[in-house]
Amino acid sequence: MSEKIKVIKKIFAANEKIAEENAAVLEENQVFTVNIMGSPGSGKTSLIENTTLNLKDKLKIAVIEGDIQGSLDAERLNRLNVEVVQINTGGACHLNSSMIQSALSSLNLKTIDLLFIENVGNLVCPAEFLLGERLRIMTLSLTEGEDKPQKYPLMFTKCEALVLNKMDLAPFLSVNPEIIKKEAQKINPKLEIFPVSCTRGDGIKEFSEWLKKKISTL
Ligand SMILES: Nc1nc2c(ncn2[C@@H]2O[C@H](COP(=O)(O)OP(=O)(O)OP(=O)(O)O)[C@@H](O)[C@H]2O)c(=O)[nH]1
Ligand SMILES: [Mg+2]
Repeated sequence: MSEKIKVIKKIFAANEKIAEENAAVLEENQVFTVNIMGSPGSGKTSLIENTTLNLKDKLKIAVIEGDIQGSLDAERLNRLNVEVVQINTGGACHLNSSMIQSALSSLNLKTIDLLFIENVGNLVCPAEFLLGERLRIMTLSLTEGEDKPQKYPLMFTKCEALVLNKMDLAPFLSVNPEIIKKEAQKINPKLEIFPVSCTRGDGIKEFSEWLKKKISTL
């Protein structure tokens, strides 16, 4: 048992070392990097699409797209004329810092202001693996239910902002967004919460403005 714990600690330590190297490279090149995490289908790609449309006149944006397999999301983002690098984890349920290190080598970092990393759809393991990012943001859609903060607290603890998506569906669901907000802030009192609807565009302006302010601190 103690051997197993030692191995897990080593994996995290090795990941953190490379994450620090990534962070140094990104800072040197003045690239603000945002790790977007959340369940499958919670709206990660939709949030990146909407925010990119809002900010791409002001900032040069690129995306590292993490998926178990395929390139469907990368194709969606390519349509917005942003540079996209696809990572296929081949089964792994999260991105790690060495995957990001190799993706960074194929981007022209000097020309990028804002780099989104779309993590693999999962509310658990991505929270445990630092990538070298400046900001961690999670998407949660209303359809996932009120109990998610209590059931998956680590993700809520590790993120700076929660984008509560699919607000347009509120009238059709027996889910109270106020309960999600309250429970999430109980776990992480500093968590910024943005209720949005990616399909309608509601709340995207507020989120983009907040992100732009964060980037200006780089
Ligand atoms: N009604 C509604 N549907 C939405 C909204 N945002 C996204 N969707 C839909 O939800 C589905 C999943 O959205 P994506 O943006 O692909 O979600 P994702 O988190 O990137 O999914 P994975 O990459 O597969 O983990 C799509 O069919 C979207 O059209 C929203 O605000 N309201
Ligand atoms: Mg996606």
